[in-house]
Formats: sequence, structure tokens, C-alpha cells
Amino acid sequence: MSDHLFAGLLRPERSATTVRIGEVDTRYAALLASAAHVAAGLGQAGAARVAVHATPTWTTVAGVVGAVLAGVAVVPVPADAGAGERDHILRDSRVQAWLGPAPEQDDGRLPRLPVSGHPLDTPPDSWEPMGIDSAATAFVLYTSGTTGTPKGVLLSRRAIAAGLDGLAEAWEWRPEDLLAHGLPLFHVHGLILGVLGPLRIGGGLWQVGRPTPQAYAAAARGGATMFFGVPTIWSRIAAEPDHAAYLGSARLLVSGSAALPSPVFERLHALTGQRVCERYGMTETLITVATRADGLRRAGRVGVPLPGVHTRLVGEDGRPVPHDGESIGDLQVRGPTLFDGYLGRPEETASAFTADGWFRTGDVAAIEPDGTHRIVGRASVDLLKSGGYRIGAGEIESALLEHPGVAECAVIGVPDDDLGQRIVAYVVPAAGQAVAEDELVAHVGARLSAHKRPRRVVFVESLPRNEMGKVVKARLG
Ligand code: MLC
Ligand code: AMP
Repeated sequence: MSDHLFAGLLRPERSATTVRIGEVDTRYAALLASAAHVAAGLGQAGAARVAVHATPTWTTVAGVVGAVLAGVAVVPVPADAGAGERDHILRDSRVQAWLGPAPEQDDGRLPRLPVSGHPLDTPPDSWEPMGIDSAATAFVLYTSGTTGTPKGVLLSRRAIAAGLDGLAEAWEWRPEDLLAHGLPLFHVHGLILGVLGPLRIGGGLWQVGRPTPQAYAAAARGGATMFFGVPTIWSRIAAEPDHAAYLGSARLLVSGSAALPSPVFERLHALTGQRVCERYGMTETLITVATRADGLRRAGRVGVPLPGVHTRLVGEDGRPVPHDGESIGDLQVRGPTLFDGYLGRPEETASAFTADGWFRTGDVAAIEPDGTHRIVGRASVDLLKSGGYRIGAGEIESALLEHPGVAECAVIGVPDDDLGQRIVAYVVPAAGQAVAEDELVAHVGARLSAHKRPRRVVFVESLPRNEMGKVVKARLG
């Protein structure tokens, strides 16, 4: 079966729809023309999988859209990735080229395929949109697990189409909408929902740059009707009543990627008259559960499964947990939005699913009798969420252990009003080594993404361990 991901973009009557990416303010027609040049170039180069240095810029959007038009899989490389993480992603994904500019520090090993830095008016003469197999991989998104290096999540065109169509239905997302956000363009939230979402629907897109309260207020004044944000963004907006007030004109404020604290929900309601619409998802599953635009919006509730998605709760004993709103269990999901596995990791893929084909989210939840979900937390202390970014404690611990001044370490997430969780590293210094906190923070930043740097390093003589010798993280912090 073939399917075009950009149904909206390919409709000529939408050609005047707004596309604003930072300073570039243009229209769908120019994005399509620019992307067609990229697609034509990819066809000539014969690349099947390319890396995009996913800065929040026009070249990223034109490059990604061009690759999707051409049926070439994109591997977004986080804009702030350190050398170690970038090398891992490039090696593990076996990309054949950079599409658009490579990061400054790149070693030049991969060829670079050009993407125009500004919108083009006309498509190449010879280019026609092709039907692409909907089972083909559209993206390989790298994401952290509890241990080890980030894994490449294979997302097909059909999973993305199903996820976006489900959200369009749930949120009554229409071509008349103008979506604004300031999310990074290398994750599900900012890239799949925040860029491909409006393009599939035929609605306007406005990436505002840094997601400050001022920028969101300016977008509201400029006619944006829908806003996406992670809870950190919403909590910063809630702290600035003058800017928040402008969002009262929006049709829908949406929060996701981490739990939205109830006081932030209430404060935004008081300031804007809007109840934020919360939804829940993962890189591996896309968005599976969402509050509907016409549904009851309550603090702490993330809504109901999207069309075709099924969810269930399983207890520690493996038995079903009742959907009574009180009982909690491990949340498992099934449906058309799921990924096709971790690239090159069949064992980890197999263990992510139950024997009867349900994906284990690793989140703990309760489900009300009417199907409304409440996310209670994560089963593992080793998977953190800070500013909406998913961060594996093990990855930071491995990076710290590469420093000669570190003998042992343990990384935890400490509750934080702004970020949800703040990364704190407990470090036992190597005998005879003097090491400073700043040096270890910079050491992590040079290897991993900037947002994985510990906010604090606590030096200790030893780590608390149980009788098996395993570090007991509950006794830290
Ligand atoms: C940060 N800083 C540090 C530091 N950590 N400095 C020293 N040591 C450290 N450890 C610096 C930063 O570089 C920045 O500097 C300043 O401190 C403030 O950083 P911050 O607190 O992180 O704020 P900010 O940069 O404003 O970022 C907040 C944010 C960001 C919310 C904008 O976290 C963000 O974009 N989050 C979105 C994550 C996301 O998209 N997740 C979706 C995953 S998909 P300076 O100089 O730059 O100011 C998914 C599926 C789903 O989850 O359900 O959606
Ligand atoms: P990621 O793979 O980066 O998309 O992170 C997925 C994780 O984000 C999920 O497993 C949840 O732990 C968390 N998450 C996403 N949305 C929400 C939400 N609305 N409430 C609570 N946690 C969320």
C-alpha cells in the first residue's frame, strides 16, 4: 500500500498556508518547491538513509520534508549532541550522508547533500511526487533506555500517518489552524507532531525559535490557534501573567512529553480561561492517548486512546489490573502507531513486547471506567525526564566513568518545579584525583547532548548498596 504523508501539502489550494520557521516566513508552495529540490537531489544521490543536523531552522524542515517526499529515511541528530552521542548515532544508523549542513565539529567523513538555506519559488521541472510504500521507514529516532547507548527507533510512514490522523480527529485539527511551538526538531513532539502534523493536515506551521513566554504570546497575537509545549514551557508561561493572557485567544493549548503539574494547569486556566489539553506518548509508540478537544480536560488526566489504539494495565504478578481509576499497573499499548523495532537490536525489540504482542511502555498508570488515563510515574528510576527530554541514567553514568577522576557514580532525577526532574550525579572520586564539578559537567556535555549534563554533582565517599552490591538509588537525594 502506498500513502502520501503530506496529504495537506500536496493540495494546491493550501499553497498560501503559512509556514514560519524562526526568521523564515513563507508559504506551503515554497516549502513544497524547496522540498522537491531536495527530493530530486536525493534521487540522484541514491541515498536510502540520511542524517539531518536537527537545528530549529528552515534547512531542517525543508530537508526533512524533501526526504519524506523522496521516501528516504531521516535520522535527526540532536542539535546539541556532543561528539560521542553524534558518532554513535551516525555509526549505529549507518547513514550514507548528511542532508543539509553538518555540525561544525563533524569529521567530514560523510558526504553532504545540499539543502537551500532559503525558500525556493519553483520546483525542479522533472520532479513528481511518488507513491511510497507506507511500510517504509520514515525516521530513525534515537532515544535513551535505562542502560546502554541510545537506540534507533524505526518509525514507518503508516505509523506516523495513523498517529497524526488520530490526533487530527481527537483535536478537531483543521487546515484553518495555525500551530505554534518552540520545540526541538529531533523528537516526536517537535518534529513528528509539530512539523509533519500541520503539513499532513494542511494547516499552518510556526516554529517560534526558543519557546519563551514572549515568543508564545507573540505567536498568539500573530494568529496562532494551537500551541504545543512540554510542561517546563507551560510552567514558565504560567509564571508570566502578561504574556500568558494572550493565549486566551487560542483554540487549543496542548501539553505532553512529561506530566503537567496540577498547579500549572490551574494557573493557566486562571490566566487564560483555557484548560490545557494533555496527551501521552513515547518515541516508540507515538501519541497513543489524548484528551479530546470536545472532552473533559482535567489536571493530571491525559485522555483516552486514539482511534485503533488499545491499552491495558498489568500488575506485578502479570494479572490484569481493573480500570477503576484507582488501581495502578504497568501500562501496555497496542495499535497502528507503534514502531517497527529498535534498529539492529532484535533482542531488545523482542523484550519490549509481551508474548501476546503488547508494547511495555515502562510507565505506571491508572485507567478510569470511561477510559481516561492518569500516568502515575515510571517503573524504573533509571529513566529520567528533564525539561521533557528522556534521559537514561546509565548513559550519563557511563560518560562520567570515562573520566579518570571518577571511581564510581550514580545518577538520579530529583523533583524540580521547573524541569520536572533535575539530573544529579553522585560521584566517588578516584583515589588521589582532584576533580571539580564544572569539569565533570563539561565532560558529560562534550560526549552526550547538552541537556544530559548533570545540574549538580555531589561528591561522596561511597554509594549506598544492598547486600547484593547493587546501588540503592532510593537512598540518594
Ligand atoms: C542546562 N544548562 C546548564 C546545564 N543544563 N548549564 C550548566 N550545567 C548544566 N547542567 C544551561 C542551558 O544550556 C541554558 O543555557 C540554561 O542553562 C537554561 O537551560 P534549561 O533550564 O535547560 O532551559 P532551556 O534551555 O530554556 O530549556 C528548557 C526547554 C528544553 C523546555 C526549552 O528543555 C526543551 O526544549 N525541552 C523539550 C524536550 C522535548 O521536545 N521533548 C520531547 C520528547 S518526544 P543558555 O545559555 O542556552 O540559556 C516525547 C513524546 C511525547 O516525549 O510524548 O511528546
Ligand atoms: P520519549 O520517548 O522521549 O517520547 O518519552 C516518553 C515518556 O515520556 C513516556 O514513557 C512517559 O514517561 C513520558 N510522558 C509523555 N507524555 C506524558 C504525559 N502527558 N504525562 C506523563 N508522562 C508523559
